[in-house]
Amino acid sequence: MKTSILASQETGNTKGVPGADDFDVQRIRADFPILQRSVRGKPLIYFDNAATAQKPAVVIDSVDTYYRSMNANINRGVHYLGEQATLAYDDAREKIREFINAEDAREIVFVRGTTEAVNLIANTYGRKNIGKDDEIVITAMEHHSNIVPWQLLCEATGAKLRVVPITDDGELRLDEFEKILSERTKLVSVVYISNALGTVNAVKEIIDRAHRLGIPVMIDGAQSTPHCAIDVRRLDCDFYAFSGHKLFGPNGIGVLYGKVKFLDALPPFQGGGDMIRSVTFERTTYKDSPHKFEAGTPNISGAIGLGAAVDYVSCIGMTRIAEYERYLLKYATDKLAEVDGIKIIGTAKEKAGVISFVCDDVHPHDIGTVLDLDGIAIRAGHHCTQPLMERLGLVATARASFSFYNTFDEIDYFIDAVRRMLKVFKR
Ligand code: C6P
Repeated sequence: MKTSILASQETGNTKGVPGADDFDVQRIRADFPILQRSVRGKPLIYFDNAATAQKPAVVIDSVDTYYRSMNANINRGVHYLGEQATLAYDDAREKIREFINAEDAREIVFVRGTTEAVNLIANTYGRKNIGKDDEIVITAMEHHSNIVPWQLLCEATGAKLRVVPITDDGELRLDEFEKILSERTKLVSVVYISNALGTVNAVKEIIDRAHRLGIPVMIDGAQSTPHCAIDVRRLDCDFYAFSGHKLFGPNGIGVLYGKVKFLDALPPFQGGGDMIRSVTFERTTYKDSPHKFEAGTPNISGAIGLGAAVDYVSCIGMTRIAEYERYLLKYATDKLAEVDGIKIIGTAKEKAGVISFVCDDVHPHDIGTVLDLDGIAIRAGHHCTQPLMERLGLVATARASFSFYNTFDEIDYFIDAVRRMLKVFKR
């Protein structure tokens, strides 16, 4: 017989959503120490997962264990601790390779996060291959991290940024994408899941269309990696970036995936220790990828923690996580849509994890502040997508973003809190 704490709770908190009770959310919540705490005298309801996700104890413990029992620099010492730390770091790389189904661990470069990964490609691939009047194609729903590095590149090289427009619902205009591509296009860089709208872009189709013209594609996977199974070989993307902290791992660690054929041909990003084969004052030669791109002492504990995070979510299963989150999102969307005075921003057919909303008479920051008094953490602002906000005629939205440890009860509580908030502002 299937046991489900969710289904068996007196509150009946699967809310009759078929299939949702397959997911043992209470057992999962017990893995996250912070979810047990209260804030402002209320149980914490953490709906700011797109900004950063909470960490399960296994991740916290793995970092703790590294510092308590094997702290040493990697790829340098001949001593025991150095060997242990190097093995653990390499092991983390292998776990991540498997997690995103990359072919080779040489394709996994540890970076600080998505932002650094995009900057790395702009400064290496971009500087090498993109020149005056060449074009880089992005979309109107990009995070600043996938806009500004390309603008800097354009300023330095005379290249041009082309932007694929979106519909009012927040869907990409694929017809326009097709028209924008030309022999001048040297790279397409597209967000998989929008952090501000939750739109899931048809990245496989985008990649295939660009590849037909021989154009490489980079995917910003900051929001997709925590919410769906990623298979870089199936996607056939050329570069893929994500941040560890959004994937239940530590801060300051992230991953750039790149096909070996591209990474091998790129110059280094930064110079320093551990990325060289030999150095003289006349000439330096470099190691192969990924070491060529990991100058200096890396974030060893971060990589180990991210490896533990990947193990953790893999045990649950990314497909199951995606399915449960789909139920949560639908439930929350339907409930919020019933609240008078609230407008949901971003109504694409394919969405994940995020509901952005506005209320005519209440600034999103006030919504966030009032909900915080109820122990509910959401984000309010432009979500580092100012051009998108401008396109939608907004300056900001309130954003609730979900993860697999959130519950239907929390959503009910959130909806009640939104209604109370509207009363406070006398709507
Ligand atoms: N979005 C949010 O609240 P970093 O900061 O490098 O880990 O991730 C940057 C980034 C890049 N792309 C997308 C789609 C993102 O969502 C983010 C981070 C957070 O939405 C912080 S602004």
